[in-house]
Amino acid sequence: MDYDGNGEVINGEACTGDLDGNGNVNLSDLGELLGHYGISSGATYPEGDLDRDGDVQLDDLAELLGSYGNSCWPETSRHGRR
Ligand SMILES: [Ca+2]
Ligand SMILES: [Ca+2]
Ligand SMILES: [Ca+2]
Repeated sequence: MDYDGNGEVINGEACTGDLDGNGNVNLSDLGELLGHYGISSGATYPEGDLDRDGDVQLDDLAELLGSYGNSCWPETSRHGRR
């Protein structure tokens, strides 16, 4: 998924919680989610709606915390393909 629309496509499963698409799940992503926490409809993934049900609430926060600290660039994509 190209979450932030910058053209970099990221493996969605490995990158759960990487809201800004920089390859790491860290404080910037947590801050983004908390900044939108409480939205009840129309939220997007980059805003913190990890489970894509349109809200930003505890289940989304729990998912982000579950992968907090992850680096989500797959080893294979770092070396490119032939
Ligand atoms: Ca990130
Ligand atoms: Ca949600
Ligand atoms: Ca929800």
